[in-house]
Amino acid sequence: MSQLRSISRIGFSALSATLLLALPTLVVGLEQSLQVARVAGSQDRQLPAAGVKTIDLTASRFKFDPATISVVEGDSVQLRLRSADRDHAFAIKAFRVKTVIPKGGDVVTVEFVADKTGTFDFTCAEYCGTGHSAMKGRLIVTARER
Ligand SMILES: [Cu+2]
Repeated sequence: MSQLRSISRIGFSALSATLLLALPTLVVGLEQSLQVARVAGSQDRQLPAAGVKTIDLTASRFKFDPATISVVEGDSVQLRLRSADRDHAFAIKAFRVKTVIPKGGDVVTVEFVADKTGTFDFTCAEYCGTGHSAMKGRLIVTARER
């Protein structure tokens, strides 16, 4: 009986010794992984910022201004759209972008990654009058130099 008790006491103290030894390692390990996470987090925030291309675009009957926008392959494109008159919409089918541009001049922002090269039409996707079908522009995505 007393032998059992002493074994369990040894077992317990061995366990607490292990814990005491392991605890600083665990804490240091946790701090390191937090630091790694922090570094990764700051890189995540910096990476898109470096490749973000912000373009202001105004829609009006029956044109977009500018009518041609150029970006580089891989850019994160941020379009800031506003209407100078009535409701319009902005669509680039190739990048599955579509958003209403409401009358009143409020800026609507859409973002997409220009992940393929070429020339793509963008159009007004909200009927806005007789010239609506002619209301289009071009997005040119040029290849990134390697
Ligand atoms: Cu329209």
